[in-house]
Amino acid sequence: MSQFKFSVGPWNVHEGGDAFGPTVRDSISFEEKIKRFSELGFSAIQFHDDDAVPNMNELTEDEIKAEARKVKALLDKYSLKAEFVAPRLWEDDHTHDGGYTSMSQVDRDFAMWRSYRSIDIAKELDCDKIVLWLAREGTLCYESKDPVVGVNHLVDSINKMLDYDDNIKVLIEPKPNEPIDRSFCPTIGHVMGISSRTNDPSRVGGLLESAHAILAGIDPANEMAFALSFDKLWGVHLNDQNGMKYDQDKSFGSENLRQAFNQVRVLVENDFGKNGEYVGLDVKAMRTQKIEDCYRHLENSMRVVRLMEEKVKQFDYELQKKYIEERNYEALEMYVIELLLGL
Ligand code: XUL
Ligand code: MN
Repeated sequence: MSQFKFSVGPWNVHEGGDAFGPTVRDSISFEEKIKRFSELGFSAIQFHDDDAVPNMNELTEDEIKAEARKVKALLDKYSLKAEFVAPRLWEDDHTHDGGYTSMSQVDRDFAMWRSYRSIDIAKELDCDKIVLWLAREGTLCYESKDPVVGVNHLVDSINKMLDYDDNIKVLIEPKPNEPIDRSFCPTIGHVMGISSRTNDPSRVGGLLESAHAILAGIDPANEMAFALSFDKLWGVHLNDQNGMKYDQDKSFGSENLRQAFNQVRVLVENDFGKNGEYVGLDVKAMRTQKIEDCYRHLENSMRVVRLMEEKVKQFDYELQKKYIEERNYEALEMYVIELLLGL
């Protein structure tokens, strides 16, 4: 049994297309996916705004809310909650050069329209979290944006979201690159900095994705710890990543078991979830995976979290203390390796 509640986004089960090849698996309907998610033991669904309300640009504000209410009924049918809504600006024709940090007022206005609608959708889905993955908020060409102005625009945009609704919380999901070359908000430290600049820092926190930290060359468990120390780790996207290359969204623990162990350990030790937070997954099945078994990466990731929770329970804190006092970190390291190998 896990002490955590798990969440997943519908994009975690996808058709397998990548930057160099077309899709390889048939689409699965939203309802079929969430039915299966519920059977697999997930408690909540993560949404992009247009996962909940497709073609929302063509709809009025009232129509968007009405569509969102239909999604809420589906969630209720399978006893699922909504964890967050994230405006999907990076696929839109209006925001080729980013939204909040675009140098074009028209683009920034569109980004705000989608953000307000995301808040409307979140309210209909009975959730209070907006996630900003700042996909194109940075530069492809360094000289194309003023980075100081860009960050100021980002702070202004978040302030407008906070003003729009008194209960909504904004979680920034940092990522150093891809699709952008240089992000204006690459790490959780930047997220904490931006939070402190807003009109209500108590409502601006972070969502840490393992792979994004690894892409920045830093340790995901330490990134989680940093946000935890500010009481601002309000979400995680557990997954794995083989080094600093394209974003892989591999199954949690599939590359680095020790790093997976320490991520689960920092979450357990700090009682993550005590305020209702979910352990979120953001994993993609390999393109080679056949449709018959295209949920396996989710099952595997949850299993690794649970197995690591067991390892945390077995972790000998007295022995850790002794080795720290002796400054015998070679012994401590070997102890962890043997623990993970089951020796
Ligand atoms: C992209 C990524 C996104 C966000 C949600 O790297 O992680 O899927 O988690 O928009
Ligand atoms: Mn993510």
